[in-house]
Amino acid sequence: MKKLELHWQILIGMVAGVLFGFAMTYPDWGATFVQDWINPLGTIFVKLLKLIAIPLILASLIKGISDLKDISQFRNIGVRTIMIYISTTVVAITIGLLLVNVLQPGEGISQDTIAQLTETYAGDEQVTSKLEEASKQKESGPLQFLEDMVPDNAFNALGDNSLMLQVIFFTIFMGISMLLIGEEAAKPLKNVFDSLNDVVLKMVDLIMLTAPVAVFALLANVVVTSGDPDLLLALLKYAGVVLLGLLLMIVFYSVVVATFTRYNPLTFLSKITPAQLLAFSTSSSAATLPVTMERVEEHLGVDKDISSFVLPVGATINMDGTSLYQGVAAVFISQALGFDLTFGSQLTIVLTALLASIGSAAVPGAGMVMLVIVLEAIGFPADKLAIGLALIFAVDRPLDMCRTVVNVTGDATVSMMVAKSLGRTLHPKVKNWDDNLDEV
Ligand code: DAS
Repeated sequence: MKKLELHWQILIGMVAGVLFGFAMTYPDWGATFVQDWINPLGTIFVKLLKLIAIPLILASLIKGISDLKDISQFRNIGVRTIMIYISTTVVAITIGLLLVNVLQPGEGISQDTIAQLTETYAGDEQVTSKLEEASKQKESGPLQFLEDMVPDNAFNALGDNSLMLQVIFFTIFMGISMLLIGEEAAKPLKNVFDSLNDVVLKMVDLIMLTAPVAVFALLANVVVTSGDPDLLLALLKYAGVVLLGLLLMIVFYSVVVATFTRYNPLTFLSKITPAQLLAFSTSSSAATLPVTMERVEEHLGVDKDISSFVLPVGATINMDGTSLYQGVAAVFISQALGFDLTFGSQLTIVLTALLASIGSAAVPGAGMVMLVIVLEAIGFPADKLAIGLALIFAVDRPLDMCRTVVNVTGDATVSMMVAKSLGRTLHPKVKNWDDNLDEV
C-alpha cells in the first residue's frame, strides 16, 4: 500500500488526538493521564523543532545572503519584505475591525456570563502573568525593540529561541560582511554553512517522521485542558468573528497568490498544509519555522536568498492572524464591558495592533500579552484589564492555534510575492513531502 502523504498522516494524528482527548475527559484520571503520559510526546516534538530553528536560520540566512551578487540585491529583498509585511498586517486589522463593528459580538453578553468568566479566570495565574508580562513590555521606550534586536553576545543569542530577532540581526551582519570580503575569502566559511543547511533540513525531515504521533499528543492535551464548555459557548459569537476574519485572511492570501504571483492558490495551500497543521498543533510560529522554510523552498520553489530572509523575519514580526485577533478582541472587550470607542480609538487600534503584532513573540499565547498594550493605548480602564482578559481567556488557546496558521500562511504568501516582484520563477525541487525521505 502506498504510504500516506505526510499531511494526511498528520491530519489523522490530529483527529485521533481530539477524539482521544474527549474520551479522556470522562474518567476522572483521564486528564492527568494525558498530561503526564501523552502530552510529553508533543512537548518533545516542539522542543526538537525549536532546537533546529536557530541553526537553520543561521545556515539558511548566511547561505542566502552570501549567494547574492551584492548588497543592493539584499537591500531590494529587505525593503520589499518589510513593506509587504506592513501592508498585509494593516489589511488583517482592518478586516478584523470591520467584522467586529458590524457583527458586534460583545453586545448582549449577559452580566452573569461576565461575572462567571471574571470569577473563573480573572484571578487565574495565566491571566495575571500575561498582565505582568505586558506591563514589562509597556515600560520600555519606543525604540526598545530596535535596541533589543542587537545582541551583545552572539553565543547567548544563538542559544535562546526568544532572541530570534537577535540571531537574524547577527546573521545578516555576518552575511553582509562575507559578501564584502569577497567570494574567495569567504568560501571556506560559506561551504561550512552550505552543508550545515543541508544537514539541518535533513534533521527537519527526520523530526517530521514523528509528527503524526506528536500532534496526536498535542491535541489530546488541548482538549483535556480546555475550559468549561458552557463558558466556551458564551463566547461562541466572539470566537466566530475571529475565525471568520482569519478565514477571510486565507481567502485574501489565495487571491493575492492567484493574481499577483499567477500561482494556483489551491496548489499553494496544499503545499504548505504540513506547516499549517503544525502551526495549528503547536500554536508556535517559531516551532513551525523549520517546516515552513522547507515547504516554501523545496515545494513552492522560492529561492533561498529570499525565503531565508523573509520567513525567519516573518515568523517574528509578521503576525497577520494575531493582529486581526487583537483588533477583534479589543473591540469585543470594550463592547462587553461598556467602554465606548470613538473612530479615533479604532484608528489607534490599527496602529497599536500593528506594532503589538510585530512585538509579539512567536510562541503560544503571545498575542494575548500584547493585547493589553492595545487596550491601554485606547485608554481602557486599568482596573478592568484583568476582567477583559478573563472574558476571552476560555477560548484563547483554540483561537491561538488558528491565528498561528494564518501567521504562517501570511509569511509563505509574502515570500512568494517578494520572489515574484523580483522576477524570480518558482521552481519546486521536490513534488511530495516524503520524496526525499527515501534516503533516510
Ligand atoms: N502563537 C503565536 C505565534 O506563534 C501567535 C499568537 O499568540 O497570537 O504565531
